[in-house]
Amino acid sequence: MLDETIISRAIIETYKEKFVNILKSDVAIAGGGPSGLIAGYYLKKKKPDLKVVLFERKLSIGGGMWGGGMMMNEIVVQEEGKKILDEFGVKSKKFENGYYTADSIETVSALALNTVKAGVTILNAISVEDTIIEDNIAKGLVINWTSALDIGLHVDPLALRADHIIDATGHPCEIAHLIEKKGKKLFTRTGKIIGEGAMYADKGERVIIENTKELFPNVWACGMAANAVFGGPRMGPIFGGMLLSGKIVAEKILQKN
Ligand code: 48F
Repeated sequence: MLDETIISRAIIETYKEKFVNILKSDVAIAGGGPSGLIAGYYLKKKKPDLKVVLFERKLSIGGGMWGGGMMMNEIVVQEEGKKILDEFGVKSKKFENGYYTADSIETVSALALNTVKAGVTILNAISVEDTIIEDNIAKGLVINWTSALDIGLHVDPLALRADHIIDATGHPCEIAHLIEKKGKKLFTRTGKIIGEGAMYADKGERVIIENTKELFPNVWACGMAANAVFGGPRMGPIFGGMLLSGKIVAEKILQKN
């Protein structure tokens, strides 16, 4: 005879353990799109003892990758991106001129599975709504249930500490905005978010590499957030830059650690 109360307690107690465990993390990632997932994966792969947590606002992780280009569920990468897809066991097809395509459903699924298996704790349906900043250094994140925020409930959030924070929130670069709103200066040429440029795929893919960097003490930009904060163009459904940016931010954090 199934006991509903045991089912409920199994969920509550296991979730509680997961949640309490990440209250002091080495790295906290905001956003579970391709760049955030890849960042978490490489952090754990290169240093398995790190405690890495990723918060995703929506129920599903994967961000803007599911829909490929205009909901045609294929993505495009070049050689460097293809190497990362190979590492994740994603099939890619040679198109022409050094372009490859991959099924976006297979790609998101593989990124998600490998990131979880690498040991990243992913907590979905939770939004990052603020940061902890002490003496001009970021020390953690302030989080709340997305559903509470969506219906405008006046509910105080919870907070966790982390040595490094990654803004992987995509085009809106929400963590950078939260910090800027507090009157803090960012590491850009103006001290403020520069904003992303019009589509220019070639340049977008090139500059995202250098834009993947620290934007405020202990806060790192990766993926589309990196180009949005530091003023790079958007690039549309070519995803190699997103994958590489996630890998690079992991390497840079590990170098600084
Ligand atoms: O937008 P998203 O996929 O960001 P990305 O990893 O990749 C960008 C590409 O998808 C595409 C592109 C390719 O050339 O330009 O746009 O940089 O994923 C960002 C994720 O962050 C979540 C959001 O729901 C999405 O899944 N997110 C955004 N703000 C928050 C958040 C927040 N405040 N708290 C938690 N999650």
